[in-house]
Amino acid sequence: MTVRVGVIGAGMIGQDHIRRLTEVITGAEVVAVTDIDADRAAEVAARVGARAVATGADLIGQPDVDAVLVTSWGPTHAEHVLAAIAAGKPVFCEKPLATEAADCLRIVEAEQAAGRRLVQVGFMRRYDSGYRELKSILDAGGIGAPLMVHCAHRNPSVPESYHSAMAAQDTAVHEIDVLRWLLDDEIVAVQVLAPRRTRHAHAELQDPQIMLFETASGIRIDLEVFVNCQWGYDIQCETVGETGLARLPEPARATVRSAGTTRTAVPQDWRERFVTAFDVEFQEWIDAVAAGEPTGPSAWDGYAATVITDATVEALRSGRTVGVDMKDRPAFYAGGAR
Ligand code: NAD
Ligand code: ISE
Repeated sequence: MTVRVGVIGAGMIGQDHIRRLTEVITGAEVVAVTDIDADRAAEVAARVGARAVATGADLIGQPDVDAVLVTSWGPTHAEHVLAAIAAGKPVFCEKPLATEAADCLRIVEAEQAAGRRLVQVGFMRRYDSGYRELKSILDAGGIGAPLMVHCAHRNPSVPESYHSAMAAQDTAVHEIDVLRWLLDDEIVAVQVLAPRRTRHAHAELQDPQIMLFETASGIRIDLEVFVNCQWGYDIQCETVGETGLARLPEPARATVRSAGTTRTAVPQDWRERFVTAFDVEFQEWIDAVAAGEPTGPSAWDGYAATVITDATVEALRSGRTVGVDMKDRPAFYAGGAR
């Protein structure tokens, strides 16, 4: 069965995912594209033999759209995801599921009312082979009980529009999701430290930030978010357990020795660093939709991530340790698979 996909938002990641759906993975076809920039929608649709439609609502209503991909701006996600659920169509939503926790809860409630899983959130790190290897080691007890995790999430630079809260909402949200999954634990409190600012950030931006998370079982996580580090897209994760340590592998790159030095290239952006993870994520999503139900990061994971990022933003603003005020997980989402 070919899953016919409609895409809402033909910007940077939307175009990358359209390329992936049409050129890389199997079992999918892009049949419709929409964007508030109609010229962009028309141009991107034409590239893959799809048609451009006027709005997200029109696209979701098209009879030949079996599944919906939402890659528009974060604040518009909730509206499209709710419309897809109302139409009974599976929907893959790039992170964040919604920018407001209340909207995430509305999605969670709508999905439960629909009685089956329809929503998957684009937390692609769960599909990265390095993170998957770490998870197998932790789950097998390979380093004993995890006690501490040291992480870094570095971007070479960000645009002027990037503001201090985005360090949590846009950037750290990936660690927030992947660490909940990796540790099978919930984040319950957060503190944010504000080191000396780099002169490469614009005046209003607190960069870097050090985020300190505590989980329900008492694991401590320190995360450096540094989005103007200059040298590359650099993702680090090291878990220290009772009997060992497990570190996320660096992406495979040749080591070059010349002119008296040894060099290894550092990826320059998320597309390059996680290209294979995105490919696996989409292949698994399409296969799961064809088989009946998505199995990846759920609407509940999207809600949890938004609640934790809200607490992180408040911790930065207040300088205090902030507790995470999360609802109890409904039985519908029990067991991790949901
Ligand atoms: P972008 O600005 O390049 O593209 C967004 C597109 O959506 C634009 O073309 C815009 O015109 C369109 N759009 C906005 N509102 C719309 C609406 N209501 N209906 C239709 N089209 C609409 O942004 P981007 O970098 O592609 O990011 C898009 C989403 O992907 C964001 O939520 C972002 O957080 C997420 N993202 C995820 C990753 C990742 O690593 N998983 C990386 C980058 C971006
Ligand atoms: C971007 O939206 C992403 O999702 C990237 O993975 C992250 O590294 C970057 O900081 C975000 O702006």
